Amino acid sequence: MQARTRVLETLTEADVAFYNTNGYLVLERRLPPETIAECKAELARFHEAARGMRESDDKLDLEDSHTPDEPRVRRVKLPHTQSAMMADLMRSDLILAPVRDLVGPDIRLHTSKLNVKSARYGAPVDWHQDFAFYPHTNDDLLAVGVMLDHVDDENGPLMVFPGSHRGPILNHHSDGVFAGTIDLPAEGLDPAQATKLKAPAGSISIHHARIIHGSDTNRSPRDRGVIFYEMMAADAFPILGSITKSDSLDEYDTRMLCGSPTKEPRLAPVPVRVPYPLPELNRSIYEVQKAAGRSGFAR
Ligand SMILES: O=C(O)CCC(=O)C(=O)O
Repeated sequence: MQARTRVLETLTEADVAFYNTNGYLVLERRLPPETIAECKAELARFHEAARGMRESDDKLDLEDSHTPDEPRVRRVKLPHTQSAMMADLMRSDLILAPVRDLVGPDIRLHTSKLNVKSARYGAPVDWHQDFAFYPHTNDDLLAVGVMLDHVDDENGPLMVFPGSHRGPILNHHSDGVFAGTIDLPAEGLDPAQATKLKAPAGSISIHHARIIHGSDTNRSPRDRGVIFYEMMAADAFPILGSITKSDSLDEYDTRMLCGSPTKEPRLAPVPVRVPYPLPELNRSIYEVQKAAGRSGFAR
């Protein structure tokens, strides 16, 4: 991890130590209720936009059970490009200050998504490590989750294996093709050992790009929306096969969220696996994982 030489802005030393040991953090009630209400109003707009749609597009990923008359959105893609308020939130100190405390002052955006996980049918995300999808030259990459709803045992909380961010990048292939999922039993991992990240609406979770995580179907009568803003130290550069889309340094630098860009990638001794070959159907994590034909969660 990058050496930190600055005064903490918002986290405590105990928070940083906890994150370094466990690979995740939950910061309760960090966002004002009005901000969460604004996010939910935006989400209602996305649900309405899905009415009449026949298939997923580059803005909305639809549940398998979606119909044009009964719209069911699984994921809002890149919400910071579709909602000005979600872009402003991403650039606010509410999100960036804890990230700076963990990875330093120079931060680039990797991607963003809003996993809707609606009441009664919201789809699972199989066990995986984000770094398997986007290997970089160092591992100062993380995801900040903004909880739009109260997250409890029942509505599909994000589950993590504490400390697994210090272990290897596990096999995410199936039949020789990148499948974006880990076969937990084959790796000797018991899902009962995973920790559920539960907290009231307006709380923030942070998880390290190497931590093993996943979440079950939301079978409860309560929604579980989470916006994930995925970010990295400015000196983390993608390695062959990373889903990071960047065709020039200029474009890469447009992703700066704070601090200064660099032309000098920092090389750290981190485990890496290249996510090649890609499956034919490569439109979303849900489809890639489904193609594997195995799932850690009942569908
Ligand atoms: O929404 C979730 O619970 C899982 C998020 C995640 O790991 C992903 O979308 O890659």
